[in-house]
Amino acid sequence: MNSKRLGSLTLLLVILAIGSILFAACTRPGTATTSGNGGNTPAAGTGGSGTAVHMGSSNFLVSTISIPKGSKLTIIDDVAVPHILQNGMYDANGTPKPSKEPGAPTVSVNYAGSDTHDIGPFTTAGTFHIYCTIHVNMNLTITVK
Ligand SMILES: [Cu+2]
Repeated sequence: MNSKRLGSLTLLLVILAIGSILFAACTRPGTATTSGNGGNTPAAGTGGSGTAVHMGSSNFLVSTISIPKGSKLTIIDDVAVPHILQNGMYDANGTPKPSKEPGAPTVSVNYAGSDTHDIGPFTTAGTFHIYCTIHVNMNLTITVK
């Protein structure tokens, strides 16, 4: 009698557990897409020339951006801090690795602080890296499709 009741209680708990796992699994892909490229809101008021990435005092506010082939990328310095952007990236140890991927436009832009520049156009599909020579680990990955 008692063990039967315990058994049905256990069954109920198992059903509830599976239910919440399924629920979590269903909601996860949705949140992943919104926090992915959905977070890269195009800049308002920059002339509508395409996609924009903002910079803080020592970082890009997003680490990856996807842009259409043939377009430029607008990079906006939100703060009064200089940045120097070039082709390349910091590796996992924070060591700068200057390099220009085949098909990448040459990027060499000095930001004085609180200014905006376009880089590109990116005429070749692929994955390209730019980094700030001043701030360690300030990397941006640009995917061109
Ligand atoms: Cu910088």
